[in-house]
Amino acid sequence: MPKMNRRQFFILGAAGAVTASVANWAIAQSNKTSPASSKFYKSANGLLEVNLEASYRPVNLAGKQAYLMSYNGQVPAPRLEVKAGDTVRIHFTNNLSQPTNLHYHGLHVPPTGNADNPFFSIPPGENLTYEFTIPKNHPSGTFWYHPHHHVYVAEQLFAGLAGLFIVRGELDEIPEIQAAKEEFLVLKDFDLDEDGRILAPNHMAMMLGREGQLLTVNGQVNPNLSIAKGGLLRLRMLNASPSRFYRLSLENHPLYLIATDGGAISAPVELEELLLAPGERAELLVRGDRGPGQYRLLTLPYDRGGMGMMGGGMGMMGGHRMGSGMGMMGNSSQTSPQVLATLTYQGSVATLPFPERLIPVETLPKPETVRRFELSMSGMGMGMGSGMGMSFTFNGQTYDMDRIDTSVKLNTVEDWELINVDPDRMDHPFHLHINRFQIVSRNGQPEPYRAWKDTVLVRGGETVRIRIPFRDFAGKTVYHCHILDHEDLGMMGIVEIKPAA
Ligand SMILES: [Cu+2]
Repeated sequence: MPKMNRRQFFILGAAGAVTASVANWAIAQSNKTSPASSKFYKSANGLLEVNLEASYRPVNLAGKQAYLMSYNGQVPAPRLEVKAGDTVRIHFTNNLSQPTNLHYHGLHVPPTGNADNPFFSIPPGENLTYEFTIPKNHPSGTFWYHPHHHVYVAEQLFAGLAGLFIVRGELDEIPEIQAAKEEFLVLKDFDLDEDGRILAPNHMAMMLGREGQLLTVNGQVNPNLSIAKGGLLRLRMLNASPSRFYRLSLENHPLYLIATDGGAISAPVELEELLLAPGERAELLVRGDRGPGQYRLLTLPYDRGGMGMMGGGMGMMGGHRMGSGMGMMGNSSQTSPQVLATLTYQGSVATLPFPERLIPVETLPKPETVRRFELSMSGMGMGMGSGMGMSFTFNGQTYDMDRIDTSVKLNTVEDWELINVDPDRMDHPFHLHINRFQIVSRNGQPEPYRAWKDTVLVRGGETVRIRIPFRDFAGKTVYHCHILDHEDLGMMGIVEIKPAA
């Protein structure tokens, strides 16, 4: 059990200076600010030691005051940066009025003890020191941290609790990558009232997964990114929204994918657009080879399903707030491209070389075990007008903290077949803690290239096969839908990784 001491230490982080009174949230194209405004903490001499305090307080969001949940008063939370082999020690204080905990999304660290343990419940006013070591052979990549306390996850993430967790390493050392300008983009939507307070979602919004109409990048609306003519820009993107999908496209520029959730791929892949589901990350290179000017980074309309719920579900709306602009349409409200950020050409450099090769992605051995997981909304309550009995399931079951759903052997490779049988054809992004995996096929079609993932989109009606090596760490952890309202409504299971006898 964790040792929790009250008031062991003081938290240094202070709320940003917030003076503006909030008038209107339907704002404002502020192109003056740099997106790299958030603080970050870097390990030194093999140790990253930080204090993190979760609290509900006024913070500066997009130049205005908002009442959000934050770590150290920052939205997004401070970026943490380590190297493989480092020790991480986080003195965490919960100053929220509800229980919480921390999850290190994508890190390959123990699920037990004070590491990436999703079963902790840290009550209001309590402290917990997290401590773990990043394995020496841990891949470099773009990971993140956020709360993972069952039934509070969507609310707490939506309210602002999320930050990047970067592991530096071999990808950063490739000379062409090193020469690129690096930007971190945390994509997060908010749903706020005129006073900057978070609006509670109605029942339908929770069923679909809550979304907000205020789209921010690093807590800013439409920040400016710059690139030199001839230069390279490395965008490290995180979808930190609980439910919103981002279908990303940069005007007049192809995007070159260089890394996915779990680290680098073997060579850049040219894309016209990139779909980023909740929880997913991607690293992209942009070449500064166009004419001077401004180019918008857009998110294009995307239908993630679920509209069938509207039929029998109208009765659910009675007595519930319809949301500010999102309303009951939820995910499908966006019918035109929206601007996330603006890329501006500034200056010029001799044309930088483009990397041809990145980091080889290992070929996994054939699986010893193949399992099936059916992803669905449970039909209970549907068509009866109430909808209140609705839940989200794996293989027909909602989450039970006292039940082990899946038992696997340490140091084996398994294939999991994820079959989306949702009657409303809602998309469900599947996330597994502590072990990354590779996508083998979608609907029987092999993936075009190998990549490490920890979150994979399973569209309505789709079957996705993933291959997972369970390595290094025994213990219990979880897999779940990363539409976090679905997770809170039961779409989570426990996997126990057992050491060989
Ligand atoms: Cu889901």
